[in-house]
Amino acid sequence: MSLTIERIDLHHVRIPLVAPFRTSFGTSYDRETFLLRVVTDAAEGWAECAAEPDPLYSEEWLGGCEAVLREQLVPRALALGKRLTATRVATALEPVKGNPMAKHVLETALLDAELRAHGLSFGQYLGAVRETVPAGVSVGIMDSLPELVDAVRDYLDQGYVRIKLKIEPGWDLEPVRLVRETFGDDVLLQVDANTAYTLADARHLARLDDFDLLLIEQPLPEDDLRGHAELARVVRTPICLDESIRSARDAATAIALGACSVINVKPARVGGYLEARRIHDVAHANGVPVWCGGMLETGIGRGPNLALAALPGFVLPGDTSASSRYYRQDLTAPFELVDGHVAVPTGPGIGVDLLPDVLAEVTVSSSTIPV
Ligand code: NPQ
Ligand code: MG
Repeated sequence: MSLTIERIDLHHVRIPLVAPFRTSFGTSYDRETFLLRVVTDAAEGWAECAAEPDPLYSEEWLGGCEAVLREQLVPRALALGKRLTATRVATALEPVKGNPMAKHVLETALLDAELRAHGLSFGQYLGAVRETVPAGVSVGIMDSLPELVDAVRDYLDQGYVRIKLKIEPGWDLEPVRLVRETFGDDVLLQVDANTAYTLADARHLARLDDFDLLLIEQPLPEDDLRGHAELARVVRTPICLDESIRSARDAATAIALGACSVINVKPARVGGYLEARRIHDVAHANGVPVWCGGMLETGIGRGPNLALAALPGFVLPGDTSASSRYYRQDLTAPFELVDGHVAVPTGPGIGVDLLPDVLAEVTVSSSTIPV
């Protein structure tokens, strides 16, 4: 079955976070993004743009995503006419360099429509082998150590099976030591630096080895694969890459260079679920564990991420937290934590539906991309 696009619209939203989220590149107080709706002759599809208002996590940002969608990506998808599938659209977008988050939101909305038309869920389509996935939680940088301990205690009480501490120079050894000492050796614990260090910090980062961490995520700049390979020879804790991995080829290169021994797979960072599955496949074939990262997605982005996290190579808990980790009121029926796990949606497509009243409440503006 192929689809014809009848309408595309963007819904710009701003949703308050339950608490500010601080990383080494900045602090977010609310989630500002847009949802893309595609209406086709067979079904409707929705997806959430992962970009932020400012290009700090990567070079992409919301305004740039919207511009490249309007002027480049949507016209190329429309040029396929009536022969449209998500796979064909991905191929048609390939000549456009970069812009993975913009490609991801268009491809995902189309895949949602296509799968809904077939009555297939993302999990069925991608090859999910689990009905629920273990949930980790990402804990932001705090103003004080007592606040951090309180936050971690609260997450452990809720049942999260893995804690990820955001770190930066000046907030690394002490927070990790304190969380380890307070909550014990059995807690699955890892850290994420979001590129905040350089190779000159190798000796310092090696001091994290004492705390039996699952991994250190993205300590060095995203384009420094050689540095990560050097670091991996100095530090015993496994190195995990996030920002550095944009494609299955990047994954193959990083693995071959010894730049990482774990990969954080984020569909938005790599241009969509098709490439995300290929990264899973490359890593799995190399015996490299992967886990599913997050970009503070609402239910619209969280649903398909959970489906991906149910693939066989996703052997470490992801940042696939419950809705309540970020939002008092999600845009969909909330994802709940049950025994430390979150259920993979089973309905057609992304398997979740927007709550229209909530959408109306958080919508800042809406616009159409001409088709
Ligand atoms: C990471 N996410 O793994 C990212 C980075 C990140 C859950 O730790 C607004 C939107 C703020 C997306 C902050 C987690 C964000 C964001 C950090 C993504 O590196
Ligand atoms: Mg990360």
